[in-house]
Amino acid sequence: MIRTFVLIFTLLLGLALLACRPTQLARSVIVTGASPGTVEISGFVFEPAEITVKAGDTITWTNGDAAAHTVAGKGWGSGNLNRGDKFSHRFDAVGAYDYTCAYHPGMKGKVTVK
Ligand SMILES: [Cu+2]
Repeated sequence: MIRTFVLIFTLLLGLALLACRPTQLARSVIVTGASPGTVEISGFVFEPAEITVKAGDTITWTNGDAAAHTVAGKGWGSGNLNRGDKFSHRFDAVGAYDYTCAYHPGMKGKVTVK
């Protein structure tokens, strides 16, 4: 009985994933994956707001909001990011990198490179 339920659930989940467009799939991967080099922009918040990586690591931001955002650091950053857009930046030098969104200065994030 439970096996049947699990089998049906798995099949439905598979069908749901197949029905998703690539942008939606990419978003769900970011949300569920606790990968250290990813930051989700959701609800006008960078999540996580503070992230620590090693020198040479690349961080990828994904905008999950309907509103457009940017990742704006001093001397580095993205252009306009619409929903589903991604921006990647490699941090080679140890240090602390504060950033914000050019459209919404209340959105703050910080990258620490060790
Ligand atoms: Cu913004």
